[in-house]
Amino acid sequence: MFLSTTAPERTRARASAKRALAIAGALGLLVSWSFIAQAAQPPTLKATLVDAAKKAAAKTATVQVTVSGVKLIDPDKTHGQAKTGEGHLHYQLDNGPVIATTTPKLSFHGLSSGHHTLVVMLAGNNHQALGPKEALTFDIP
Ligand SMILES: [Cu+2]
Repeated sequence: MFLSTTAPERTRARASAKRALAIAGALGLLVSWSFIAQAAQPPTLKATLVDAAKKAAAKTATVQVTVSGVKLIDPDKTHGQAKTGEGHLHYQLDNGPVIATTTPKLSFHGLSSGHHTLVVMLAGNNHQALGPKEALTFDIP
């Protein structure tokens, strides 16, 4: 008698535990889905020269970059594994070496007179271009 009354209770308890797990699973799915949806926002990049005329007169150039849809992260900390929503910046002045960094602001000093092109782009942890890119041109007197 005692057992026959507690058995259904145990079954009920097990069923409600299962339901709780299902709800938790569904919530987890929602959370991870919203995370994916957020990470899937196409990344954007905007680069502008700071105080262009004044800097050019001093034979320097400073670029300020704003990005969205991507978290700037040191590629060395990711073992070069590409991951959606993560990346860093590549700066290249004229045909110079590519500077890979997370800094959104960079200055170039000792520039030669003449025309210069500064390319700024978003790169993934594996250093492959993510798409957003801007080429800024300026003249040094
Ligand atoms: Cu890179």
